[in-house]
Amino acid sequence: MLVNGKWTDNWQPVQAKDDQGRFIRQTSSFRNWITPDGSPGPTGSGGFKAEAGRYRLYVALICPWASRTLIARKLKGLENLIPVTVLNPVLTDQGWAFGGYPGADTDPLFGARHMHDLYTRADPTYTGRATVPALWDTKTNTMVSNESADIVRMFNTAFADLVPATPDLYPADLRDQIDALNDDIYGSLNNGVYKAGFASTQAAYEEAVAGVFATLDRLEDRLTGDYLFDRFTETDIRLFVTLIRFDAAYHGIFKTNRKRIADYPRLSAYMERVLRLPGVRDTVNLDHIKAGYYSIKALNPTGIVPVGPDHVTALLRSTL
Ligand SMILES: N[C@@H](CCC(=O)N[C@@H](CS)C(=O)NCC(=O)O)C(=O)O
Repeated sequence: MLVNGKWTDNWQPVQAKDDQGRFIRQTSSFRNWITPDGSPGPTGSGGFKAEAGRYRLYVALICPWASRTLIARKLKGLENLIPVTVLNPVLTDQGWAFGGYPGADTDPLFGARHMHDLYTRADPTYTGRATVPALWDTKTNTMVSNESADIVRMFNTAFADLVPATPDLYPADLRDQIDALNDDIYGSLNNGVYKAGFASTQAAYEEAVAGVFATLDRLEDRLTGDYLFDRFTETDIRLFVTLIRFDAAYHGIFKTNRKRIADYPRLSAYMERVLRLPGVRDTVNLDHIKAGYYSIKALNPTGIVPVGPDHVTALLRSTL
């Protein structure tokens, strides 16, 4: 991670933990918003007006948080307005790196070698982890946001003068329910799988696994229609990014192996329904997902990447 703008070697992929051995995810620190007229958003400062080609999104395709911004970008028709740079899926001892892995890019703006170079460009005294996704402003050469939840919401509304506003991923009449279900899914499932994988005590692991499967069971019961609510929303994006990684990565490397998503009929059908929405399939790269998770040395010292699972490979082939 960066400390006062300097990369420190004691980088730990397991991030922080509490006194019970529970994994703790860092909170994001660039929280500005792109808005239609450049006025400030709910947090941070103003000056980030929606303009075609001005902003660039940095992602890793292994990362569910980055992937949710990619899905929002596709569904909102922002592909031609916001270019994307894909980092290598394998974390190095200097964090995310650019270029060299098939399907990954070099940095077109500065020729940076690592993601942390962009963080120190934006803030020479930055302290924290150099995470993806990150939304970069090429006009003022700074980072707009490194918080995917905010990025999804700004993509939903900020560019309304340039592209059609539909679908509305955060409709006003559902906001309270969306916020509540987001919190539920984030704590126990999106981040719950990481809590299981990075737990450093048996008790913390079992607590996390219980949360993961309680939530999956509840969602299986809930999914009587096509989506979590009566229409597609950002909560579906949040659930999808974890489901699509589950059988291929979390079930093995994070030991969330009581069941697979394939064992849940409704969740499986739902996952495929979302996968088939126009543009979503382009955001899923199984090779990056498997290579990325199975390269986490603390969990898999040999770095061997499993060959399967065949059902996920087949599904992704059939949706190409
Ligand atoms: N709050 C962030 C979390 C992003 C995050 O944790 N990204 C992970 C990859 S999935 C990362 O970049 N980790 C690298 C690190 O922690 O050094 C968001 O949702 O945008």
